[in-house]
Amino acid sequence: MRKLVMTLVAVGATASFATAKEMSEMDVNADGVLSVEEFAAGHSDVDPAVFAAIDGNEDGLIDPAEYEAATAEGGVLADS
Ligand SMILES: [Ca+2]
Ligand SMILES: [Ca+2]
Repeated sequence: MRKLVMTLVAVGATASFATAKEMSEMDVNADGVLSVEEFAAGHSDVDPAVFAAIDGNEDGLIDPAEYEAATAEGGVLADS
């Protein structure tokens, strides 16, 4: 039983890592926010329309709080 739980935890961690990249990895110009171009480059498998869904305050940039909300459970970038 204990081994099964450990396996499930490992699978879950791998899956979420594959989807949610660190913002710092994508923030090419290191200004702390993601532009449309930076987001598209980091998430080539994600529809660009998703950017608008993440950009809650509609300033054309994804800030850390918006990105965190998107990758949290239930967010547009969350698994399943
Ligand atoms: Ca940036
Ligand atoms: Ca924003």
